[in-house]
Amino acid sequence: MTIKKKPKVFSGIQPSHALHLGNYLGALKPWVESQNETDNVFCVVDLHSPTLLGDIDPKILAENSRSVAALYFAAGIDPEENIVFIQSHVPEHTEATWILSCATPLGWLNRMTQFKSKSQLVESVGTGLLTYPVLMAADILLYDTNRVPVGDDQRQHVELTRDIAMRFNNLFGDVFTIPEAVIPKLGARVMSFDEPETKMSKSIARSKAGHAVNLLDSEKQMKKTIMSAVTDSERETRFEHASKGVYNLLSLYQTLSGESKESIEAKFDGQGYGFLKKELLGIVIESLAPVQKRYAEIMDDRAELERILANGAQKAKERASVTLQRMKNATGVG
Ligand code: ATP
Ligand code: LTN
Repeated sequence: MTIKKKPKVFSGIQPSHALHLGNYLGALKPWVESQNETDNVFCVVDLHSPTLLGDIDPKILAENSRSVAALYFAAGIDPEENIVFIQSHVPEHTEATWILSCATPLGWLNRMTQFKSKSQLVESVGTGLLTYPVLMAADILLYDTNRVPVGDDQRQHVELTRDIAMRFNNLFGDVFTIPEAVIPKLGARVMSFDEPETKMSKSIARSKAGHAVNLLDSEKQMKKTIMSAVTDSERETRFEHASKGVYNLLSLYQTLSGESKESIEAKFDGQGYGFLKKELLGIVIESLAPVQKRYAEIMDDRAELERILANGAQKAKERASVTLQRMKNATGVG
């Protein structure tokens, strides 16, 4: 009997700031839901965090990395069945990035839309902001990844990873598995509450109250954010005709409740937006309360968390070092 191997999954979240509802619905929740069907590596990508020069307080980055790892487990990632680690604990990632960057045309990086938008946020643009997608490609390719579950904003970076892998394979032989992005049907692009034309984003949420619901917000904070979400002066609660702000609220309700569009439209038909916001708030609180409870328990046992992360880093290194050696053999480095 042949045993079919599970597809290999890699994904990660930056520990830059507090995680928000978009990170939860676009990434964490889909990871949890499919974890049993796949062979998973989930990384806290701390080397990605300093890419906006001066954006991260060095005193809190290490603590944030532990907090994000704890949130992975609190959301339901099983520490026994999955590899979870902090990116900087496995130096193979940076070594592989160098080799890959030498095979990546500059024009490909200049085209990345996230680079274009993020470089507007800072006065001085660091080289790391430009080469960041190569580090992401290294993350993915080191683990012979088949699937990369991410939110919609990361689609272009996964496409670039595929292009880099194919170019490298053409130049140096069959070194890499070609991965593909897996984007959830619902929740892949959660918009912000205060500016529904803009994606909910960690770097904006940090300095703007009312932008995002963070996973560790108090009920009071969640209430404030959701009840003051931007809507319009109509009473339109049909998905097809709703304004951007109302569409976002309806979509969030749909993603969290699992109810069909039809039953949601029937429920909110003829009601004011206050009712929609209240119902959404209820379901957000109900969904996040158990995550917050488990998070507190996990953060209470720091020794155990450190043990799990050290074990994760060791397992990750075992896999990553094999691929890095393959890269070195193919390119004659070493
Ligand atoms: P920043 O805006 O500072 O870049 P971020 O909020 O986009 O941060 P990341 O760490 O870059 O957060 O993303 C982690 C994961 O969450 C990725 O898979 C990303 O696609 C997903 N994600 C981020 N924002 C959203 C969103 N608004 N809706 C759905 N998924 C999202
Ligand atoms: N670039 C991603 C985070 C990230 C990632 C990865 C996601 C870094 N490495 C590898 C998936 C796979 C972001 O900013 N959201």
